[in-house]
Amino acid sequence: MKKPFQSIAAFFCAVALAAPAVAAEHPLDPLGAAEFAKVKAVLQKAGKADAQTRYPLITLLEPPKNVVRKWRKGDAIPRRARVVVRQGARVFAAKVDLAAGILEQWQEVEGRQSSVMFEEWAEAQELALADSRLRAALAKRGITDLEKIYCPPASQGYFGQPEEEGKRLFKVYCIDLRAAGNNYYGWPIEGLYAVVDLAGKTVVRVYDSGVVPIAKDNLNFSEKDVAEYAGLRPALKPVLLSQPRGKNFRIEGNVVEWQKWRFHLRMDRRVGVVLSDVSYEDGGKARPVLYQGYMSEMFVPYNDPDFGWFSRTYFDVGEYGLGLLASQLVAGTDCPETAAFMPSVINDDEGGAIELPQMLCVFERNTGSPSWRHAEFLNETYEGRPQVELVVRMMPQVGNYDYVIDWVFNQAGELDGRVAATGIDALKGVKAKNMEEPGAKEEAAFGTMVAPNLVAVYHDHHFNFRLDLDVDGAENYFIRNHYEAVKLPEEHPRESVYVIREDVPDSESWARYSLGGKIQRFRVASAARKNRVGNPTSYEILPHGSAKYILPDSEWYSKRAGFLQSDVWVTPFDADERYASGDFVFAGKGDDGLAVWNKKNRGVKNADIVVWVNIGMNHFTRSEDSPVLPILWRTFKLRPFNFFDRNPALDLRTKFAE
Ligand SMILES: [Cu+2]
Repeated sequence: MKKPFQSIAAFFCAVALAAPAVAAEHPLDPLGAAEFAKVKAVLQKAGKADAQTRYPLITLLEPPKNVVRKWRKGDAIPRRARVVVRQGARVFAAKVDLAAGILEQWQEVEGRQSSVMFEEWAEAQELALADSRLRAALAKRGITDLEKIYCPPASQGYFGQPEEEGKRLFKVYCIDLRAAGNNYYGWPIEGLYAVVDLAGKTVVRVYDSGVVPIAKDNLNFSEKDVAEYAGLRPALKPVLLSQPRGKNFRIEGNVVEWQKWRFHLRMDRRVGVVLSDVSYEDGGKARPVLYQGYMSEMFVPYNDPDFGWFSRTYFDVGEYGLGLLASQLVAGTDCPETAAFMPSVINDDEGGAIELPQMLCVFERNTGSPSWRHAEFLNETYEGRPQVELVVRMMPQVGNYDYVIDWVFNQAGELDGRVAATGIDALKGVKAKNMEEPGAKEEAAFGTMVAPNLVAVYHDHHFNFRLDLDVDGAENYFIRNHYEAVKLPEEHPRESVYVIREDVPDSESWARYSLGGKIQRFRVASAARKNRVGNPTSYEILPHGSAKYILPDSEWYSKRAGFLQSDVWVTPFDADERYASGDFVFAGKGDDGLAVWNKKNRGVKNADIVVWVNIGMNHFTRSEDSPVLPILWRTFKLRPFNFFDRNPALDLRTKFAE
């Protein structure tokens, strides 16, 4: 059981281990502890760093794609680091060649801010709690024991207000922990906020809109708590995954092999799980499919004009980091008992290493469904094959929310990206206990009352995936197929049929699409290879569940999350274009990212292209989300389309090996 800590920094310090020095075995392996130390030594030697220097990010600077492609076991492994450095409020971007011990690049990043560091979490809270105005406002609410409250800082976004300039703003709000067990978010001290500037180390203002009663319900969800207020159902007889003859996959270093699939897997501090060099073995040869895939941004805007709520527009990847927030996986619930677990090594504020065990899991599961089947009643024959999938999983805990990020491989050459949300809805304290009280509808105008005195505010979850597809090689083009109804001749008994039209965009300003109500299908095709009947080999991208976005493009948060202006984007590969909202997202002004790059209108035909796909959920909150949210999934599928000559799962066996 994790003990509650006042800050994420304290939590991490408590579990940090001395990471063993493991040498990289592959050019895409994540940096290890010794490499973090080398980065610091190189910067110090170059006179760029001292004991006060902070490191919001130290991560692998990947070798060029052609180097990775050509690399074979036994070849030298190029190792470089991409570093974001803080000297006070100044931010620098650096590149370090680790093998040569050389600082390759050092550049001040003006007018941009770094992601949030561990120590800022504690610092913002301490500044706020030291403020006499905040203490007086808490005392007015009968709260004098500061050990019994939790005051997390939330990034304040950017709204074009003059007072935001030159500041690093967090909004600190407080939660009453007197009744808290495993729920740290159930008892907001509503209407009270400290706006803290961590650039000037000051509390800019304390905002108090008046006392709102604190909820009284038990909102904890341990078995003991639930038994008291809702009762427990009888325990189930075991329903388990079992693999009595062992695993069918192999993990060597960071390379995973399973059922003709082969890929490299690593954890990145910013984007979390990264899949690279994904190929599928066909006719004895590895055919490239996806050079790299990861969630490049997660944007969660809340939708309430209240002072404490309007600014809650979180970029959880760019402002915080999914690898940073990765949560330890529990065998038997988060992943099956049969899973293989992998650790992660990320840097801390001082540039040291934190190794955390069980941050990624890899497992097989029988879906209980066929991979394919046909039953023929005419001659009473049947053919069917059991379906087994391979899952790669991480679970970042982003404050009150828990996410599951899965990559699911199947035996038919398909690869799904899946994201689920669970955890706790963000709750706003209100005076009303019931929707039938006077004033309740006004208090719940931007959310759903889920318990007495608590409204779960409406919000959205937008996930952007960067998919560097290399289908049968890097030279690819993008195809959009759309369905169109066509009229048949007057004399035909049927009025119309549809045809499927094809667009091949040659520039990126053309190659962006909104899903809308149209039937559209999207593919990345090889410019070099065709299947046995002469169709180009391709992989289809099927997004399921894109969150709709209806606020005007002039809205500040629309500009900052410009990637929402289309659901599907295509760009030519550029090693520096990694994140849908750009590198520096904290208090960003929307001057970087997909919507900006798209204006360059570069060519995307017969080129090395990257597809960016949004999926998400418009979270219309409901009482069933309280006190903890049943898991809700969104997915996209990468599906072979004329890539193989026939069903690639045809060769499956009817029965498992004895
Ligand atoms: Cu939600």
